[in-house]
Amino acid sequence: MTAQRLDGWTHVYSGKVRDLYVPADGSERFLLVVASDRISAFDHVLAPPISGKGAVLTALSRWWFEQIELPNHLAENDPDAPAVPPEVADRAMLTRRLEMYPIECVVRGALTGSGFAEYRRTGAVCGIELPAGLSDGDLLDEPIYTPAYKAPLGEHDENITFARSAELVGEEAAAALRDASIAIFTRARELAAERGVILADTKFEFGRDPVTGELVLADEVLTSDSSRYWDASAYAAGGPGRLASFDKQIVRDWLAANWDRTGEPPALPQPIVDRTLVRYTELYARITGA
Ligand code: Q0T
Repeated sequence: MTAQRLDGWTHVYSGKVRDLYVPADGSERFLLVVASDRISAFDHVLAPPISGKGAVLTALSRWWFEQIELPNHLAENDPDAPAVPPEVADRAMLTRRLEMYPIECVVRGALTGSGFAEYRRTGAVCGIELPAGLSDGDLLDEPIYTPAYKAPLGEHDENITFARSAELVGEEAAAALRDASIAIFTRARELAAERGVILADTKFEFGRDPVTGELVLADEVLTSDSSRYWDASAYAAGGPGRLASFDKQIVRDWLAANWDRTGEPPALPQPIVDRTLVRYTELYARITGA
């Protein structure tokens, strides 16, 4: 996979689904974060791309940034900001370049995924003891902050305790990351619930502005690539579909039925691709009311 060439920008990094660029003039103040149309499931990037996914998720991130009071990394109104290449305008965020904290700030309002696995093994998640007898997908009375250490590319992030996060970034920053994460999650969960969607968990990333020193919300926010969204009526109905990912489940179900999970996954058929984009669009419409 080679990232798209963008005039005036130098490609510096690609994750599973996003590509990062810095200004070719050497300016260190800005960074272009481009959401691709790539989709990943079961730890693989799949073929073909979901054309339109990057734009929908970028629009969802932008909408959430507007709802959230905390300063964010968008720099498009900065008079010094370079122009965004028109060919990626609908899926790019022009951001100020921050000193990123190496912590994935995960907040869980439900117990599932790696959190549930850890709970079943130890009775706790990231050092937070939980009541006995919880089942996969149970909603928690109070959201919990379960940070992870950002592993280098290719390695899995490692769940850590709050105390460990304080060793990594300092007590004051660790507390600020936790408090901001819980506050944003609490507001977002309320908002999603009003629209019939359960925000089960999410991951935030923050940086420090090297000029002002302020804490800044970065990355993508509250997209379905960084969050688990469940349909509230399916959850209430119970049964095996209650924890289905609002948008990616079509892909996961097709792969589960058509791939033995060894070697490279098969290419997705066009009807699966089309239905998946419809689901992404539906989530955007549900959340934003647009
Ligand atoms: C970022 C500065 O996490 C990354 O690489 C890990 C090996 C890449 N990454 C950097 C950033 C952002 C954002 N968003 C920002 N505003 N300033 N760095 C995001 N991901």
